[in-house]
Amino acid sequence: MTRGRNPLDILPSMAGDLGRVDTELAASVDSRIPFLTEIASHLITAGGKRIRPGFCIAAAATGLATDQPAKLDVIRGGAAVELVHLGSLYHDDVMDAAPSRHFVASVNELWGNHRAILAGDFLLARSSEIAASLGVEVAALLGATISRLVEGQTLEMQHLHDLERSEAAYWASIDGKTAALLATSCRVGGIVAGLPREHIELVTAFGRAYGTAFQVVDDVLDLVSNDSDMGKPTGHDMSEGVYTLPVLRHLAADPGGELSSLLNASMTDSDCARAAALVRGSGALDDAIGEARRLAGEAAVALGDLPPSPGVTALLAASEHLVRSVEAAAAHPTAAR
Ligand code: GRG
Repeated sequence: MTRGRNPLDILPSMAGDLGRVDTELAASVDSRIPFLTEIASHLITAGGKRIRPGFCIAAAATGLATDQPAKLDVIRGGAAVELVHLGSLYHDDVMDAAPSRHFVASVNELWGNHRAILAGDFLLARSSEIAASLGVEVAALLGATISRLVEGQTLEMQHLHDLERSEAAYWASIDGKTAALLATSCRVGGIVAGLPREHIELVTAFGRAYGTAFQVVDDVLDLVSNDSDMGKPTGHDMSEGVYTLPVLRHLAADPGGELSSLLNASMTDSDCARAAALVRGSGALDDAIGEARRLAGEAAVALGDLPPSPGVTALLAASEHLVRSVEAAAAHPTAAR
């Protein structure tokens, strides 16, 4: 099993704990139908950074004065949130007709849309079983979070190819499709670790602010990276009709300008590259990075009153790393020109 670099790897126990999450994930997709196990395992073994289990584990660790392996319930909570993430990726790849994910062929590409949808459903079902074993509060929280993902994605779909998409609509969509699950990942960690209520609220607020920043960063990377960094061509979101924060900021600053004439339902890769170059050449990209920096700061403030611990240190380091990584990527874009 390979996984991408997790920004919480600075916690000494993290690599071992994420290995335990991977063992739970592999066990969770065991089915009496071997073919279902195979397709449900596809993205589990393909990689992924395991950010959401990492946050569950680190949030739980904010209640511990010393670094130590996570309790089994924390590991199982981490597996439950990762299964929701993976289920959403299976469905997302069907909706986008994506040929690949994590640099391997997508489930829909290999086995078709119908089986990809069923396997995604199976991952969500197995997440629910684990969540129920962790108690009513975690089960209800996971159910509500799945609803938030669906709401966020629905909001995004309502504004596809919409040059008038408002920033409010953008923020509402990313709150549902991305921030909600990162907030929940931290909250599950806090709940199963038995942290005091006010402490649980603080790690949840951290996860929500970090998760919002995470999506803004993802949206910036789409405009500065190339196919070999991201597994999709520069400006792919625009070709899908998803106009993200930097694009909306550019449109607001230059209404009716060249960018608005390039954005349409049949953009070529070179249109996308030109559109991305326009956004990079304006202040809109730096503006969006500024929003990510502000949100990462907000995340750090949420943890400000907690006693020092390896968990707090790791979460703070993750939000600093997020901002540094996008600043570095924007300073040296690999994007097609
Ligand atoms: C059925 C739960 C469910 C949802 C249906 C399709 C959909 C509604 C929602 C899509 C949500 C989505 C794909 C949001 C994007 C979140 C995001 C930034 C994903 C990338 O996260 P990383 O970088 O992924 O952590 P890895 O590949 O490292 O696991």
